[in-house]
Amino acid sequence: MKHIGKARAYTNIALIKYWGKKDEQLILPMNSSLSLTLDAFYTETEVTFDPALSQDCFYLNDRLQNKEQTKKISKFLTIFRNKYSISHYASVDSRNFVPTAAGLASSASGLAALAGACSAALSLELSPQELSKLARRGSGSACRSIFGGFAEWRKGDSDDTSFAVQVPASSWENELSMLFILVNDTQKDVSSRDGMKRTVDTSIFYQGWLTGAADDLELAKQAIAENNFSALGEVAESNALRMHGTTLGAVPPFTYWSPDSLKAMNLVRSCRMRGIPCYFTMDAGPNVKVLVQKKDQEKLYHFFSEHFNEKQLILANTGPGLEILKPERLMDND
Ligand code: 2P0
Repeated sequence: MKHIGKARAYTNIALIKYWGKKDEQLILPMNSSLSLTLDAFYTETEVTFDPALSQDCFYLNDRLQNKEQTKKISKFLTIFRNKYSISHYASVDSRNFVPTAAGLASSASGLAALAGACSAALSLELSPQELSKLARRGSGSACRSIFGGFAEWRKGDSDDTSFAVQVPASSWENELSMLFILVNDTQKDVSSRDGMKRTVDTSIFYQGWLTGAADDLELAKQAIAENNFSALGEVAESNALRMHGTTLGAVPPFTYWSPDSLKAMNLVRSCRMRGIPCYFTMDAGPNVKVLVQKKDQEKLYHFFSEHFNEKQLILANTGPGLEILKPERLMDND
């Protein structure tokens, strides 16, 4: 019998970053993190556990992926198979919905959708917490994409205690937006996985990062509880800068910033001086994301459109949590 499941998950952007693992196998983080799920980028994934298959296969946007590209998916499926005693290989058909081909392919939405699809395929009816733990095994940030709005990934210290939870915001999160500024990247990539490992292993600034991150998380949660936009923005911006600071202290040193990243960060400061409250954050790449209140999003967009072209600017609002699209069972003779 085939088992088919399909799910959609939205990407999330961390306001307090996950940066460093204490267990690479289980993907347990060194610090807790906090994110906002967004509606502009998402992944839909259909999984078919099929007794007729002799290996896993992975299609991304209709293209069959090679062995190397399939490895991460297959590894995740094996974790799932072992945990829930299913022996079949699977076909994974995944589609990334990203407004432009801008290097924003997200492992967060991808692995969260895969975890949801696997669970739906086997009608497991897992709790969000269990799904979050599973998604984490695929990619750390994916554990936060199980939830809409704000999510906190509590670092825990074991497979069972490391998962994300919803951060209640009395729907204040619906008043927030994020402007993505897609800048040109001429630098050689250091993946987030390699980048965080290198900083944990070698950066003399890493201990400082850890000390600050714990305090930043508390400040961010307090700001959310008080619906205090400037307090949330300030801590998010300084947390991102500290994360990026660790890369300069690594051996060999590296940075994700490009000249255009700096240009965008400076423009955010100019915007603030002009009375539009907004704050930037950056991840393991040169793109800059700007947190803004929805009521100011048009003004912010207009300001940035004088410095970047239309294709480089994407506005997103707060997005929902994991959605199951297809819980279905088909019989052998279909
Ligand atoms: C974050 N990043 O909190 C941080 C900030 C990048 C910078 O989570 O190795 O793809 O699969 O657990 O989740 C990106 O890392 O890494 C990330 P793995 P992941 O969003």
